[in-house]
Amino acid sequence: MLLPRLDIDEFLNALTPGKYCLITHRNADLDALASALVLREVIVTLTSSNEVYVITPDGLDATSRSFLSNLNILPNYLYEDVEFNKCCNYYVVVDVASKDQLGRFNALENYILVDHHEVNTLISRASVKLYDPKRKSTSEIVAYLILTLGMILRDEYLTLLIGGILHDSRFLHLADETTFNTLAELIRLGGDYVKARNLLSKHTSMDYSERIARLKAMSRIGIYKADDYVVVITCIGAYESNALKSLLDNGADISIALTRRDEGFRVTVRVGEDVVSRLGKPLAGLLTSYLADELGGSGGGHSLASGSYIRCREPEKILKALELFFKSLLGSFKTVDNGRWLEECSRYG
Ligand SMILES: [Mn+2]
Repeated sequence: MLLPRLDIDEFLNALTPGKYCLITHRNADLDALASALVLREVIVTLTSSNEVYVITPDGLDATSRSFLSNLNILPNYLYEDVEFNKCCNYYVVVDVASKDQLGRFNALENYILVDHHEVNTLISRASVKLYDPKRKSTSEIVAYLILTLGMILRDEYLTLLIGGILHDSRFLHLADETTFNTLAELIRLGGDYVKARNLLSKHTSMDYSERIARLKAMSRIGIYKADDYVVVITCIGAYESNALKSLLDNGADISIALTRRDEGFRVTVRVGEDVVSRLGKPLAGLLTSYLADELGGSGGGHSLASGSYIRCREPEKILKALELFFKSLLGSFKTVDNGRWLEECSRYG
């Protein structure tokens, strides 16, 4: 069983009539969007509330925007956090690992949490949770819920969940038996796998700004060695996750991007799969939550991918904290080539 029956019962008991706000992580990816939209259907059905809103801090990412526009779903209850001005009785936090990802809702208390991130700092304050860190996507958790309840959904919502699962499992690269079973059920009920796959892969060609961001990321990297792992650090303004992925493809074991934001840095981390299996630890999530604890801010995430917001304007301090983290975890941290990232990140505008 994927979720304890007790947690599902608690979740169902918590669903009393009222206004609901479902909040995803910043820049909602397809897993977050699919989970929230389907969960909204569940809540509308079970509570008969007609005011159930989905709020995406900083809006949708490019993939989820294009995916949604190709489905026959017209969400007139979908808001960016800045344009939402109503109040809700109940808050549901969907696919979020830390409070900084909640935008202006970062001080929420007493929320329902539906999530799968291995390192999640929102659990302790959740009143009710549907949480399974073994799941590759929150969409799998939401799918399990509707399958358990025997709920009938329109095919578009099933296709959306398939998209969420494909997205977060990296096109099934991370899938396990439960993922495949869940997908098979969604397809059997009417979800369109081929459509979900095509809509997702449609969005793979790189636009000009992404190409420049990736190349800049490469031109600025600092190269370090922790034990025999290659750690690279760069400083960029956008497309962190894609740039970090290309750094892993080019030989890094652990890649880290700093992005200036407000009074600090957004820190994004990607770790190679073999590194995580050798260490047996959720490295990316540990790293961002360590930085947040040491320097102020908040962070969490998965073993392979994580993000955080660090309230510190000096990249040297972040480098120092990274050095301490790797020394305590792996025994050593040496500079191979500092590159230009420190210089780039010091130019605080
Ligand atoms: Mn997710």
